[in-house]
Amino acid sequence: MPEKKVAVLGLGITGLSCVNFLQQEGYQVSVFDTRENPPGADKLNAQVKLFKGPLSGALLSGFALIIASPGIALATPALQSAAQAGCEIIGDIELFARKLKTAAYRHAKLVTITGSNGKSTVTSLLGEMAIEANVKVAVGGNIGIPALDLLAPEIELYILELSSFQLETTHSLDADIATILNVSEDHLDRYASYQDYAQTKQLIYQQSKKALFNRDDLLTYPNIEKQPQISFGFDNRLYGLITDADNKIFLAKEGTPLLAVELLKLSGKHNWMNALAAFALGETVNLDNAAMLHTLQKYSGLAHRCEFVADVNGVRWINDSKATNVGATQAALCGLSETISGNLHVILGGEGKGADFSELTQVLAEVKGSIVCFGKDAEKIARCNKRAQRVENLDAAVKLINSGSKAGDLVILSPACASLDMYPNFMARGDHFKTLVNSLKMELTP
Ligand code: UMA
Ligand code: ADP
Repeated sequence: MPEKKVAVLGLGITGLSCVNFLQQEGYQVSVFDTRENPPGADKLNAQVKLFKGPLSGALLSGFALIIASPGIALATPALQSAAQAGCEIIGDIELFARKLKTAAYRHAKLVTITGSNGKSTVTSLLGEMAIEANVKVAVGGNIGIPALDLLAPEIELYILELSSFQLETTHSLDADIATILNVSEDHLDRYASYQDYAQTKQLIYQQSKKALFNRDDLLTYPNIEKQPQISFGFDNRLYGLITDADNKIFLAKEGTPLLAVELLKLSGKHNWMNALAAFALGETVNLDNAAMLHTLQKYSGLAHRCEFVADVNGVRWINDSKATNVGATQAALCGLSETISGNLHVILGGEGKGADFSELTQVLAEVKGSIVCFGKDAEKIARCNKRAQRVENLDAAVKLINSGSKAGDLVILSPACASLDMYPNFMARGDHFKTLVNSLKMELTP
């Protein structure tokens, strides 16, 4: 029998996971990457052919099956011509979905999570809940470990964070429950319109037995009739909030309290919604309630998401480098001023991905301290507030705010932008910020 041929596009962590998986499945793999030095090149074995440089439609059209990495837009001309030539173009999540239907894997449950913000928080929180409940769980997807690298016959529950890019090339998932946590503008450099981006998110419900949506966000409502649906939100219905006679707020289910929000380690009202979403997903796949509530009281969140860095002379510094879109920064800043005795200072900027920053105007109007912008789209953001100042880089931003802040103030890096104009990724940006803040602390040490 002739060997099955497949093209893998992109040699990031997704591409590499696909190469390994497809070789095990008996495919002859060719890899294409537009970069001269693709990151995973040294990890390929001799059986894999690597083509570097601009993608060629003619060359790709010779493959019946193409696996596209999420960083490569389907609108790329070479991919368009391959599609027109009849090639099947899918992504790593589709390969995962097909494998999960096979005998060794089909016993496992699957939860899929998308949204503009909160995906990683909900995904990792649910993963921790499953561990606490003694379930053999595997957590990955857009959050870091490529889905194919998670596959193991002993796994009882897969929890996948999925980006809109991944959903574009996925058709056969059969999740036990899927959620869209929220939808706000993002990735407008990849989509023709905001509507187009929002529609892509809906693909997650089409591949699930049940849908969990956000009652406060119309764009998350499933547009499939007859699909079992549950929801979370700020009101007191289904998974929601209730307030007792002493004005204490509780996470609740159908009006029955589950946990006082003051007992959550995660801070911010947006995290109340993340906690409810994780609980609702966990209940659907039968995780033990007590284990989930216990986890909610000890889970303190992931790095770079409203992460406390240091107290320098009474000024608290917060790293929210993962706020790579306007909605995340709005959520972080919302109500923050009310919780501090001094002023709030904010650092924003980077690669805006075509976003409309005017939505920041309202939340920035409530910032009484400095508003400092840096990076590629600094000028566009600065237009939202006439007190905004522009600086060259993060070093200068930290220096400027440090000289003008006093005890009781709070400083947050919440960029509303991707980092790629100045950093390899949001983690590098957040780590740089943490280094700068910690060096302020060192300067104080005699
Ligand atoms: N690239 C090229 N040429 C190529 C292939 C890729 O220039 O031929 C560039 C892409 O434009 C992109 C970068 O290389 O800027 C990485 O692309 P990739 O598809 O190879 O990415 P991976 O390393 O495989 O990582 C991907 C996700 N990255 C993207 O979707 C851009 C990771 O999400 C994810 O963790 C990983 O798969 C495992 O599933 C990151 C991300 O930024 C965290 N996601 C976006 C987001 O969350 O907003 C969607
Ligand atoms: P994602 O994986 O979708 O990017 P994360 O959990 O990593 O989500 O959080 C990304 C950013 O969004 C952080 O700045 C975080 O503070 C903010 N965020 C988290 N949850 C929400 C939410 N439910 N609504 C709005 N913003 C949120």
